Order: sequence, then structure tokens, then C-alpha cells
Amino acid sequence: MNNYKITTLNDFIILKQKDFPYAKGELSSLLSHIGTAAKMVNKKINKAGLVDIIGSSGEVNVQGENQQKLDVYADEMFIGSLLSSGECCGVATEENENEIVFSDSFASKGKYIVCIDPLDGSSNIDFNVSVGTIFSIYRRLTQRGEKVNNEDFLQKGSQQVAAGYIIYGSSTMLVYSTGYGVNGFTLDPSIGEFCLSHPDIKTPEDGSIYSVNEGNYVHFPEGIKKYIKYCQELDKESSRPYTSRYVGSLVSDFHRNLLKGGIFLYPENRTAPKGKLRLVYECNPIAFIALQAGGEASDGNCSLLEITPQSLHQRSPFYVGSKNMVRKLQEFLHLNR
Ligand code: AHM
Ligand code: MG
Repeated sequence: MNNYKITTLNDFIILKQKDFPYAKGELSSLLSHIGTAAKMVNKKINKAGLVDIIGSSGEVNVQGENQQKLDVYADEMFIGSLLSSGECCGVATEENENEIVFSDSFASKGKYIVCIDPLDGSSNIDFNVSVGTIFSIYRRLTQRGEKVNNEDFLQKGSQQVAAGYIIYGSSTMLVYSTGYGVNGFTLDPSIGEFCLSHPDIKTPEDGSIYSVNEGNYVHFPEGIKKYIKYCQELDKESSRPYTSRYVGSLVSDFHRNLLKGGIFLYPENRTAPKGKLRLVYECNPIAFIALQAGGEASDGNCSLLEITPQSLHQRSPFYVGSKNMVRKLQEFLHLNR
């Protein structure tokens, strides 16, 4: 990175507004508010272990999972920031059963809705493992001024206007796309700004990493079992055996594979018959980024972004990463139906 030429996230967002000839800056403002909330959450995460913010909040969320204190903090922070942007009329999050409709006279006229997992992988946080935020932005379907409803939130992933994630790792990064490629920004803590560090990210078409929770192996469908064996076979021409890497934090696993080339798998299994990950606010935004970077994403049957969600917290099998790896996996699935 050129030390003399710094492009901050906000500079970049404004610069890119010209990609949208009729844009009025609403999406730019929304993205910039997400960036600000990310900085607040980052600050809090950095203090984990020092102040009383690790561990369970004592509450259980709509999925029946124990909420961590930081889940609650991140949820409130992002919702508050989206509300105050004035560009977002409603938000769906992992932590809330139903969508939150902003009734505030300003926000209710906002053009966009946001689906977000405020703190994904939060069970890792007590152990200093990287966690992430995943977000997805859609244009509302209802007229401005009307009350947004379920339909606004149950759009196909292909309708996303923008999507991205924040990774709170050894450094904090925000990666996003508005449908014109993928760009990554690293938080420079000395100036408190996300700075462009990974312009125009392209993921390798082939890779040599596979990421899956192999503890579930015996419960996987036959095609997945055979694909895992294929990953482990010796074949110099295709760089096999592949390397197995699994953090157990989707954003971290995906981010590494995006940059290095690889495949992430979360199949259905006997204990999670529809998979574990949530289509609307986990799989779709990650799939959007993958496709924008030249990769592929599937639920094993079709392109992930073509699924019409039936409910907010719907789960889906999820396969994402380097194009040729996802295609190979699909061959295994089809042959073993
Ligand atoms: P969460 O939304 O409750 O944090 O769970 C999602 C996380 C993902 O980050 C990760 O890919 C997956 O759960 C790991 O699941 P498992 O522990 O079953 O491998
Ligand atoms: Mg999650």
C-alpha cells in the first residue's frame, strides 16, 4: 500500500457514487453509517477480557442460542446506526424474531432495508478468536412512506444492492461490494479510519483449502463424504491433498479462502437437516461477495442467490468459494443423489 496516498472508506464511497448516475448519496450514507457502527463494535471487542463484556448475557435468542453480551451490544449498535442514517426503513437481524420496522418519520421514508448478523461466530469471542459482522442491503419493495413488511425482507439474494462483512481479527477489515467488484479496507487504529488496502479483490478460480466441520463427517450426505475424500487424495496435478482449515467463524473462514483460494462447506447433516447457516443474513451476503470476486456459491442444488427465502431465519446448506472447487463439489453431489 502506498503510504502517501490514503483512501479512506468514506472517500472511496463518495468516489464510487459515480457508478450510479442517478444516485442521490443515500446508499453512500448508509454504508458510511455501517462503517461507523463497525468501529464502535470493534472498540468494544478489543476490550474483551478487560471489562465485563465477555460471556453470556443470560438471554436466549430466537434461534434458541445463548446470546453473548457482545451479541446484544453489536445488535443495538448496528440497529441504532441504521436508524440514525435515515436511509434505512427497517432491519432484520439474527437476534430478533421479526423484522424491525422504523416508524420514525424520517427513517420510515428510507429507500433501503438491511439484513444483518451483527456478530457472527460470537461463541468464539471468549477465546480471542476472530468474529465478524455480515450485512446485506436491499431496495425496499413497498412504496416509500408505506410500512415495510415481510416481503421487503424476503427478496432473493440476487436482488442485493450491496453486501459486505467486517472481520474483527488480527486487524479489523471491512469488505464490501455494490455490484461493481469487491474492495477491502483495513482499520488504521491510529487515525480511526478504514483505509483501502485490498482494491478490486479477485478470488483464485482454483484453490487448495477446504473448510468444513469434519466432526460432523459421519452425518454428512454421501456426496459430501466423497468430496472430502477427494480433497484428501494424493494428486500432484491438482495440488491434492488440499489443506484443511476451519476456524468455526464464517467470516474468518470465508475471508481466508477468498484471498487464498478455497472452498467453505456447511452441509445439511443429521443434527441440522437444513444446514446451520441462515440464508438471509449469513449466506446471501457472503455469496454476493464471492460472486463479485469471481467465485461461486450454491446450496448444492442451485445458485444460492436464486433462492426465494420463505422466512427470515431460514437455514440453508452453504457451499462457497473458488469457482472450480464449488463446481467440482456439485458434480459429487449430483452423482450421489
Ligand atoms: P452463530 O451465528 O450462532 O455465531 O453461528 C454461525 C457460526 C459461523 O460463523 C460458523 O461458520 C459456524 O457457526 C460454525 O458452526 P459449527 O460450530 O457447527 O462448525
Ligand atoms: Mg451468525
